[in-house]
Amino acid sequence: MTLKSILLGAALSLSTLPAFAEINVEDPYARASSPAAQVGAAFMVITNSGDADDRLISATTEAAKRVELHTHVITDGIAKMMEVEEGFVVPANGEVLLQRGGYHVMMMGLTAPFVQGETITLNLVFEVAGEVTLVVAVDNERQDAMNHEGMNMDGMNHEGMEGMSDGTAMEGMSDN
Ligand SMILES: [Cu+2]
Repeated sequence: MTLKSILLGAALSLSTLPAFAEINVEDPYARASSPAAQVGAAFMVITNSGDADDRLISATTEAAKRVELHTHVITDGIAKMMEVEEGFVVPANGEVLLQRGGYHVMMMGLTAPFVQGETITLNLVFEVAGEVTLVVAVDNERQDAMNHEGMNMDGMNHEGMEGMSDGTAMEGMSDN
């Protein structure tokens, strides 16, 4: 192949690129708050340096039987987790925070206990960017700042958290 044809090929492929998202994941960690916990969650900051919105639409891992995208909602002062079926938008030139008390990747039916200092592999699927595979450190001891933008979540009532719709107990997800 001549240099000219290589350059031509590059130019052609560039010209067919759609508006794209550039996804980056910062500071991911996963936790389950007790060795016996059947559920765990992953938290991170997802940034998008591209010029188009993207969306985290699903996630998979070998570490759990089922993975859902969740958020917390507070109803009558009680925090509950809910699946976010449409996923998490990652705005163009912006970020979305997955943090305690908010968006998170929920892992149910852990295939092995989350051991402090070990890692799990998490595959995130984005609408635009496609699949992004992460190695996520298990950090059960991590204390979350919970003070982002002045929002103090310390008073959140985790004890009121109800079981999952499929009956999976939410034990082990408290911050204690
Ligand atoms: Cu959850």
